[in-house]
Amino acid sequence: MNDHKPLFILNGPNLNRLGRREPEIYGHHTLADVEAWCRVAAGDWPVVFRQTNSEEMLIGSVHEAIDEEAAGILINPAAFTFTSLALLDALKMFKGPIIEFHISNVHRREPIYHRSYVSMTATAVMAGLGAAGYPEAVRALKRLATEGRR
Ligand code: DHK
Repeated sequence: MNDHKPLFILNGPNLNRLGRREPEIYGHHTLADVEAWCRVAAGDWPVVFRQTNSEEMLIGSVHEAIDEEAAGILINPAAFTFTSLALLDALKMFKGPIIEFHISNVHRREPIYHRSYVSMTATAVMAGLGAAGYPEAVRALKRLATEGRR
């Protein structure tokens, strides 16, 4: 019997072009590949997997996770990581664990990618593992949720 609340896996702008976008940085796999890997890693935990180029839509998904009392949020906010106080304010309302995920090591890139608003409320941050890091992040999120971490 599966009684887990859902894991929300949320992806921000331009990640719909994964595989075609700067593959030297983000790799050749697509977001559909990432979703499949995440669903396997989630096992019997329900998954809500979304990508949006809209800050409003991304924040709306965070509100949905709050209202559904989701088990956890795995979020790659992409560029909104570094620009959106509105996204930070939404994530601060979530009571469960939050993993901030970046395909690339943002700290080894241009300075514009070095200051994350999301990190001010994330439970954990993963960066630089490549797209193949997503399922690792899902497994980590399940553990954090099981441990009742925030
Ligand atoms: C993805 C993006 O789209 C960029 O804006 C970030 C992040 C890096 C990533 O590595 O997944 O700077």
